[in-house]
Amino acid sequence: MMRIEVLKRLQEQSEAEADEVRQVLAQNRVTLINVMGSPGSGKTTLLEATLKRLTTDLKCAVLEGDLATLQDAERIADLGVPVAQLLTEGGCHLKPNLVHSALLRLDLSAIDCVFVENVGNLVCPANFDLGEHTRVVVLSVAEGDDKTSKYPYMFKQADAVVVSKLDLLPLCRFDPARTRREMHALNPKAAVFEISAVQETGLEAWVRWVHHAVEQCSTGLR
Ligand SMILES: Nc1nc2c(ncn2[C@@H]2O[C@H](COP(=O)(O)OP(=O)(O)OP(=O)(O)O)[C@@H](O)[C@H]2O)c(=O)[nH]1
Ligand SMILES: [Mg+2]
Repeated sequence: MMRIEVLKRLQEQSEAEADEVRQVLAQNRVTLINVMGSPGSGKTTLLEATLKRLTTDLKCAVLEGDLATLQDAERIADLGVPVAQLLTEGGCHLKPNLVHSALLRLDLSAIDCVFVENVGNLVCPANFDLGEHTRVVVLSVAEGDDKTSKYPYMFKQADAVVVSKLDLLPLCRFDPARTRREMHALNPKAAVFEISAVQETGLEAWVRWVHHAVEQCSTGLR
C-alpha cells in the first residue's frame, strides 16, 4: 500500500514537471521534438544531417541526453547550433525536470524548434512524458526488423519512425515493408521515413515533416 502511494506521488510529480515544460514552450512558441532509439541507432547523425538542412529557415537548438559524456553535445556544437547537455549520471532515460532546467539555459526567444536526443534505449524513455510535442524513434537497419513488434511501447507512441542506415540493407536482414506494416498496426498515424545519413538519401521527406510539425505547433494544432 505504502509502495503504491510513493509510486503514484512520483508519477504525479513527473506529470507536473512535464506541464511546466509545456508552459515554457507555449510562452516562447517553441516546438519540442523528442528523439529516441537504441544506442548507436544514428540519432546524433540524423540530427547533424537534419540541422544542416533546417537551420537556413528554422532556428533550432538541441538538448543532448547522455549518461556520462559530452561527445554528442560537442558534435552538435561543431555545427554552430546552440546545445545544452543533460547528464543523467547513469540514468537510462531523460526526465522532464532535467529538460525544464536545460530549456531555461537557452535563449528561447531566438529559437523555433528544440530537438531532445534521449538516452539510447528502446524501453525506458517511452514511459516518460518530457512535455514534448512530437516523438520520433530512430531504428537502424542493423537492429533487425523485429524491433517494432518486440518493443511495442516505444513504437506505439511514436509520431514518426526514421529507419536509418539504409545503405546497410544489402548486409542486413531487414525488410522495410515489415516496419511499415507493423507501424501501421501499432499506430496508423505515425509517419515512416527511410534514410541513409551516409549516402544522404531520404532526408528531404523527413525534413519536410519536421517543418510541418513545427508549423502545426506554432499554429496551435498540436
Ligand atoms: N552506415 C551508416 N552508418 C551510420 C549512419 N548513421 C549513423 N551511422 C553510424 O552509426 C554509429 C552510431 O551513430 P550515432 O549517430 O552516434 O548514434 P546514436 O544513436 O546517436 O548513438 P548514442 O547517442 O550512443 O545512443 C556511428 O558510427 C555512425 O557513423 C548511416 O546512415 N549509415
Ligand atoms: Mg547520440
